[in-house]
Amino acid sequence: MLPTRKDFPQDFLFGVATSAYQIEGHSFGGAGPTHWDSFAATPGNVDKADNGAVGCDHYHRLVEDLDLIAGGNFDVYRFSTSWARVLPEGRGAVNQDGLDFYDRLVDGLLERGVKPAATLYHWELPSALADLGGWRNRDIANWFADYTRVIMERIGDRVWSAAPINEPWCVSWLSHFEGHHAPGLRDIRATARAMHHVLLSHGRAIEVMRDLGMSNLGAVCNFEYVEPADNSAETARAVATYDAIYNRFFLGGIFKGEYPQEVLEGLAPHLPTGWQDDFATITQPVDWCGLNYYTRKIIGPADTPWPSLEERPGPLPKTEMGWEIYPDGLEYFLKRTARDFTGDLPLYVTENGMAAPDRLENGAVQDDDRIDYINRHLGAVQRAVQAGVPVKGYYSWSLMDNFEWALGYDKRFGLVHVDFDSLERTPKASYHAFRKALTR
Ligand code: IFM
Repeated sequence: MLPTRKDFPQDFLFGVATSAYQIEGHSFGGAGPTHWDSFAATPGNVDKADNGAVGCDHYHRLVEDLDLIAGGNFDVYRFSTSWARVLPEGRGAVNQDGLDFYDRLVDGLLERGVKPAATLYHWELPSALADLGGWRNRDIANWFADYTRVIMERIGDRVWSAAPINEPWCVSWLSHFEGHHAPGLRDIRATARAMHHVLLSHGRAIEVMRDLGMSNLGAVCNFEYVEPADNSAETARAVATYDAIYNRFFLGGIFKGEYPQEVLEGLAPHLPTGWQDDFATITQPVDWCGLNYYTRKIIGPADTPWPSLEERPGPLPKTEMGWEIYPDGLEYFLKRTARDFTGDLPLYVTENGMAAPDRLENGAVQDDDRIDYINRHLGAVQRAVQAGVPVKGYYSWSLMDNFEWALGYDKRFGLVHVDFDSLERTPKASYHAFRKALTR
């Protein structure tokens, strides 16, 4: 059982989320190559060397998938547009087929009474731009602005909301410092530049969308609760550094026009010259803030160069990703974001969900663990709402099982099961639980 609509404020919205490369099938419809294709083609980067070439074949099964969204009684669908599907070389020639696809997607949602919530970048950078340095190159802010104009000139009149970049931490830190995602770098200078250019690109995209007359524009960041491994001063320092990199850097840039001191300690020498002058663009006013939240980390100090910290194993029950289940962290971030960064601005939980060892048996998937996870996180949202935080919606990640990046297709986050041989969709118990809870 999940709480129902009447357990939330009347204007509270429920949605499901996906992203382009994870579901569409990037080999279809004239999309250009991306850095995720080459990253996945490099041995050792992705489990089983899987990639997004076929995904869930959403490109061809759009109608069926839109019916699933509407059939689940969801109010809003958060999807991303693929830069390389719209502009196969990242700049220049437009792929009309790509624009037509997103046009059909938006119209199909509206016909079904579902609000379209667009994200412009969910990680598949066109290879031609990766060749030019990708997020390390300051010019990316203008390339991104141009792409924003091309796609939003086509669908911007009908999307309900739009956000430039999904999870700036993943785009920059995870991909340029930890090397776990494309382009797979482990380089502090590349990281500093990517972190700053992601925010500059965010600001440029907001400017372009305002110029097009669009409204309801937001920013989507991801958060991890940080628990100290012990009570020592070294641990407190490590925790503050982790929290600053992960949870405060991007909000700080967008909402305050400043970066946390703990991050500047390590990254200042590597940031591009004149980075402070970019805050006028980065702080373009937005209309809402989205929080993606899944887990917490236990952090302690490490005898390594900055940031001099390491993750320790935690005692709580874990999802298939090995992530501890910690709903209190969501309540904490909703409250803290409003208190320290966004004030009265509407907040949305733009992603939350779990990978589970789902099994399709007799045509059904009984994913009670996922229902429990969602239930507990919706409880955290309710507590934040009761405390006066302006939380306006919750999106479940994800509509359906999909390409979980470096972990391939085995980590299933969906409310709908996908058989990756036949591509058949089967709504899980969690989907049916939402359908009942959201009946109008
Ligand atoms: O699948 C990802 C998604 O692309 C971004 N947020 C986290 C999800 C689960 O790892």
